[in-house]
Amino acid sequence: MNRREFLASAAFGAVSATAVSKVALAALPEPMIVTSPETAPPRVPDTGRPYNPVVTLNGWTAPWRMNQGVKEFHLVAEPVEREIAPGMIARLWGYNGQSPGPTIEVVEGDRVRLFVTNRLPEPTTIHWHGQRLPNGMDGVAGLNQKHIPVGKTFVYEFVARRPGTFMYHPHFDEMVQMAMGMMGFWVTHPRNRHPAISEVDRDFCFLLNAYDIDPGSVTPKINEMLDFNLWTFNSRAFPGIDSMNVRLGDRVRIRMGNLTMTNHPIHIHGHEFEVTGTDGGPVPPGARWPEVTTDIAVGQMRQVEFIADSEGDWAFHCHKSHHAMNPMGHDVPTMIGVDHRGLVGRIQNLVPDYMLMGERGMGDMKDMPMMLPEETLPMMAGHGPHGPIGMGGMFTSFKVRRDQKPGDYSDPGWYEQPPGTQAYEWTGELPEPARFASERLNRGEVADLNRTALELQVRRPTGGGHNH
Ligand SMILES: [Cu+2]
Repeated sequence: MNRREFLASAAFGAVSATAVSKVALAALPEPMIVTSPETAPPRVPDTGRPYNPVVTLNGWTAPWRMNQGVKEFHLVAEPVEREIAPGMIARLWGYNGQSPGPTIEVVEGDRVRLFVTNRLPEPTTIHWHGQRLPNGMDGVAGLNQKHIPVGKTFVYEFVARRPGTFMYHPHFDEMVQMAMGMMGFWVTHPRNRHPAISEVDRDFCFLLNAYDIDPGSVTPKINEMLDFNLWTFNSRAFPGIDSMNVRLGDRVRIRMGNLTMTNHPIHIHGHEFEVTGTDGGPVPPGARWPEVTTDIAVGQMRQVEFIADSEGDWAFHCHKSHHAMNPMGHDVPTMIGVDHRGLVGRIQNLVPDYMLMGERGMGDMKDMPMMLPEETLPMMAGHGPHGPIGMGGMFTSFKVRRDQKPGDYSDPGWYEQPPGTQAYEWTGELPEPARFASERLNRGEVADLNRTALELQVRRPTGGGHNH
């Protein structure tokens, strides 16, 4: 029975059925609340046009209700508890139980209705970053709509007009609300085959975010503008970020959006990628070039693609070295080369907890048993098959395996390198380092370049004097 036949039959007496369905459809779709920070498997659509779903790193995709051809979602803005990494829970604001909120996945041309319930202690709105939509649906409080008061539900409705990679976040008191973790990902899949959008075997997405949470506390300092201490992928810091696990030969897409206050040069090891799309749309194939790092500016989105053709556990991280670290003091003086022998014991007589840092670099910090306040992550953490990894923050690994099954996103464990393919210690004779003769001259090791035994062509000045 199509809709017209249904309405016709309703007119002939099936009034009660119509009334019941109207009541059911008038009710809000039940919001799905998730409290786990685990990476959910891809959500294969059970209604609407089919598509190849994304996997949200340490996140999940929101279910929808199909209501007379409209996809209905229900987002609940609310305080949440987010495990940033094992050992640290933060009190953030987010959507439907987590920060970031669920990923919204729809298909180009879908009509989408989003119910947004405000359970925060202050008003909010949602801006649908990158979307083409009616002006009144763009979510900027005051400019496009009234703010959503505490306890109220607003409805946004528009057609997802262009395929691509988008995000959503508040546009009311956004300095506070984004510093508290309110954001989410949005993917609009193409309706048909698209000349600039490849079909991929694995499609990952996550947001780049940052928090300033004092050691021992659980709430971000919302007035911080630059000096953040937690650099996260989807509100998770290494070693809390799941690895991205793929099968050898897979075409992989990774979509990222930056909602921090600084840029992040995101870097992959062992492969080259191309930027195939931004929040402005797909990049035409002829305009792409190979990279191993792409800088993602504040408010930008980038999608990168490549063939995972090299087996192993490959690092994937922000190339700003301070962003691949967990909380540390940036005002600690540099101690490299300072001789502290005998000093620590004497200081510890006065200050029992005194700890020496950084005399030979800070690599030792990775296994230093420090007294950390509760809810604080060590600066560097994570253990690999070959020892401590010594990283934190925006760092994870990209695992390529020959025997990873299609559609299997589970962690295959550590890569076993073929014998003879790992860096190893040299135990043979070491030759004397050869130095340029001029360097030896400067060190006073030789008096005259012409008499050194080094094979070095020195052009003698033909004339007198050294005026050149
Ligand atoms: Cu960074």
